[in-house]
Amino acid sequence: MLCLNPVLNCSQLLSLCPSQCKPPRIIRTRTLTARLDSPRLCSTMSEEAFVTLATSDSYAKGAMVLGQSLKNHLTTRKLVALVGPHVTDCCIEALKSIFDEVCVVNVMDSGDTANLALMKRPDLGVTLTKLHCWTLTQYSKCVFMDADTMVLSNIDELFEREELSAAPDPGWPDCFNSGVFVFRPSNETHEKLLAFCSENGSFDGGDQGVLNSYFNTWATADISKHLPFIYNLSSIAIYSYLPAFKQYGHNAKVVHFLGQVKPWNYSYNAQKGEVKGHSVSQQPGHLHPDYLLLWWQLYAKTVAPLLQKAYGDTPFISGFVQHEEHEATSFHAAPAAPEPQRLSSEERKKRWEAGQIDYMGDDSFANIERKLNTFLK
Ligand SMILES: [Mn+2]
Repeated sequence: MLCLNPVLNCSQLLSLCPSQCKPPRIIRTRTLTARLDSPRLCSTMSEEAFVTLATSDSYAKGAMVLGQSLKNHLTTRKLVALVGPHVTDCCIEALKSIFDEVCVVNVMDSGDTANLALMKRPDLGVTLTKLHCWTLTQYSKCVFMDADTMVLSNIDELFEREELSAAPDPGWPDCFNSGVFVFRPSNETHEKLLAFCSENGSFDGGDQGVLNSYFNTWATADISKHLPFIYNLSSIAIYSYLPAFKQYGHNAKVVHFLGQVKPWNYSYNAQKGEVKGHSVSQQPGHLHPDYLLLWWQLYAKTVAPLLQKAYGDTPFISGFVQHEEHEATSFHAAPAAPEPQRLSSEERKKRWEAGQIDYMGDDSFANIERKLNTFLK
């Protein structure tokens, strides 16, 4: 009998080829060529970056998970976090260990046009903070990603797209969803956006309304600016077209936790590797929604230790449930956990559409899959 026993173990093999120990860093050919051919061009050539925004400490957690997910999938681009004035120093410190650049944005002191826009439309403070991404002119091109998104694979190919590229919004597909978009930083565009904002406001009260009104030819002018839906897969879309999710969902590259309840509103039992915070009547073998669990696994592994380091002895909301026997107490203590109750199908639909998704209960992945199977059989 032929027996294939390895002669060397893995670490011995790796010691023979130390270069294999490091994760591959891909050098962009374009930059390399420019460097070789024209050193002067190189000095003026800007870099590209992924940009996100955190307006609170909670969103900062999301931003950190997003940043870490981009790193885990070996992005070659820079990572930039814009933070609002309410984000605390500890969170900023933790953000700095993941992001190349952390810029505190206070619209109040970011120029005349911004101030004027804010005076006219005080409700658009967060939107104006987001629009600030256009001032990152040290970069030639950027991809903006909401702090409630997470990447599932490398998406550096998005930098081949032009401004303004984005995926359709699941609620109104002639509008793009502003959770993921490609843009070119430009002070001129920034000023125009601010002026537009103060004159016209936002039809939905947020940045998506402003951006869709400003880039108003997106729906019809250039199909190359339509990103495939897999670059911004929102949880809402899973329910609105279940068979499509079953067919294409495994190709998803970016997941977007759209709606009012965010991953950080749940809690997590790190010992058991389980997401907590909703239905207490879980069946045995209950299947967790993959994306929510993935978010928490990433948070527990890399983000929570950074926060712990930044906070030191100061207590902070980690989101972890410590002891199984105290689960009932923890459940009530979790601030965003809604009361468990039986809802009518109509009420559940309403809640889903309002973004209040019962990930761990009625809207759990197991239930979605069961429903899918009844359609497809
Ligand atoms: Mn979002």
